[in-house]
Amino acid sequence: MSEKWKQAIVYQIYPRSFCDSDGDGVGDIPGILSKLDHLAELGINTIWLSPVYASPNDDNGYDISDYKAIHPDFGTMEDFDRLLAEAKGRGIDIIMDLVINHTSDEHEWFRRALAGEEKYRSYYVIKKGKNGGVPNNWGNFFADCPWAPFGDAANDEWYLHLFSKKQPDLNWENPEVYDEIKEILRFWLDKGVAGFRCDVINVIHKNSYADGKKQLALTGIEHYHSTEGCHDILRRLRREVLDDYNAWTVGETVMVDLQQAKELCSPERRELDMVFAFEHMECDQIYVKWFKTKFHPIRLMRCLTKWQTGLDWNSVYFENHDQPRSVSRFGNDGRYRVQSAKMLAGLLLSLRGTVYIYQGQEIGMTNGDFASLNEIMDIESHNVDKMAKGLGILNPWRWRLIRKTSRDNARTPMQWSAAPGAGFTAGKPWLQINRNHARINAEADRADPDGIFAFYQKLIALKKQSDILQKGSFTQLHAKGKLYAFAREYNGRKLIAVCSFAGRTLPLPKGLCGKLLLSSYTGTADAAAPLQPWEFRLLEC
Ligand code: ISL
Repeated sequence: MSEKWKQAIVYQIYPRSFCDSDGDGVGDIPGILSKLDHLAELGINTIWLSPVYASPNDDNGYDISDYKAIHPDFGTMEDFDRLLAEAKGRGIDIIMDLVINHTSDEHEWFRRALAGEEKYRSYYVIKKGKNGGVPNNWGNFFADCPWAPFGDAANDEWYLHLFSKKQPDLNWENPEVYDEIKEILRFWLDKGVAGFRCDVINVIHKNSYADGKKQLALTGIEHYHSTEGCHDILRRLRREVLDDYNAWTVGETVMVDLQQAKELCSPERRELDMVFAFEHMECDQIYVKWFKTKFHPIRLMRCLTKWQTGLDWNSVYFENHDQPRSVSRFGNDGRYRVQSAKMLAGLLLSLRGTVYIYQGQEIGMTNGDFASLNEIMDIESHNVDKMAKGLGILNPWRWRLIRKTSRDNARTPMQWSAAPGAGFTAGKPWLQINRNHARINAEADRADPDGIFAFYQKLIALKKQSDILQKGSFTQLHAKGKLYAFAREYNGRKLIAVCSFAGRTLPLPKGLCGKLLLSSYTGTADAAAPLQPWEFRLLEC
């Protein structure tokens, strides 16, 4: 197994919320530098750095105004270079977030387009209105209309923005756009980054701008989802840029199904190395992600098994900056917070694929404790509120829906200590720190040899040295009610992972036997003993 991305244990940093070194309330690169030892001790070997580029921050950096500059809030390019070097010194690679479906409307290209430069107009998707309205009936990812007036409204010209108004979509039909992006990739690769996490990469290329088939959300998606043009761009970027650096990519591929995922990461087609699929993140929703339903572990198990057996290599993750916290969602963030966070860690690290851990997950951080929409900054949540209001949904219901699904749930500042400011900042944090930081914080958890961090450490160390966990096959053994078990096998050796989603003891089903290799409860001595609430057990056969 030579592909280095298969051995990557990735830790995602959302820089605004990680560690603030200068007291302005926003995390920064010197802050990250000060926490590199935390990451090295955890055992990860790769950082995925969410955007640190220049940006007006309409979507917290996913609206880039200069791809080759560091946002002053985060520090300087020298700080970034130091981060790269110091991380390398600890055996940690960095992959960057590549956001190329859109730029910021404050990017020089868009400004010059607005100023009337033909060259730059053709970098974006600008269309005439139709029948006194916008150019087509498409939907938008942030519950908005995807068209905004381009310049003077009297001209009846509109630009496409699948995300916020301040994120105009690039026109990937234009070869000059491709060349510009190629240069941007080279700029970061020349510095020594190991690869890229490619934002919404399967929607960048649009086939047509005709009306779409009407649906509840994202009408028009058939015109831009996984198009042949997108596949072609990915193949060219691989051949013409990434190969020169032996760089790897993970694509954030929204609404991808198994077949599409197989195509996107087929070793023969050479497009992406792996994808982030979302089906398991949708197992507690009704149709769109803003409508959550009760979580049934069986749905998660079915989804995991489907992708583990259907795709050779998965990106395994339970959290990122767009999703609620896993312990609040799939675990129990009350009485069994520690136990369920440890079980989810065991499950995550026993699956086949590259593991992604989101900041704070390693100490079992929970959803934000916001009291009202006023405390939420996420643009998506505010748009959803407007949309729901338009549908006549009353405020208490709107708030219930947003509170559960808001992306800010995962974006509250990292809880380093019980101090005021949580050891995250000496100033006023950009987003309210969860009040539970007095109890839930890295300092306290790390002091506990039985804590969540310590369990992640054990699992990561095991994953790194176990051929079975790294290369082994996956077979589901049990998925019923609240119990999930599967085998990993390699060269005739076998491990069995057993995961309880129950808040009570459960008998261990017959057939799940072996020598006890690891349990999330230190007290467990007998491999065949009933499972403790939310226990994770790894057996060796
Ligand atoms: O949950 C989702 C799909 O099930 C969506 O949140 C989806 O992941 C998202 O809309 C796409 O996210 C990415 O691109 C956005 C940015 O706001 C997100 O933070 C980023 O992860 C636009 O760049």
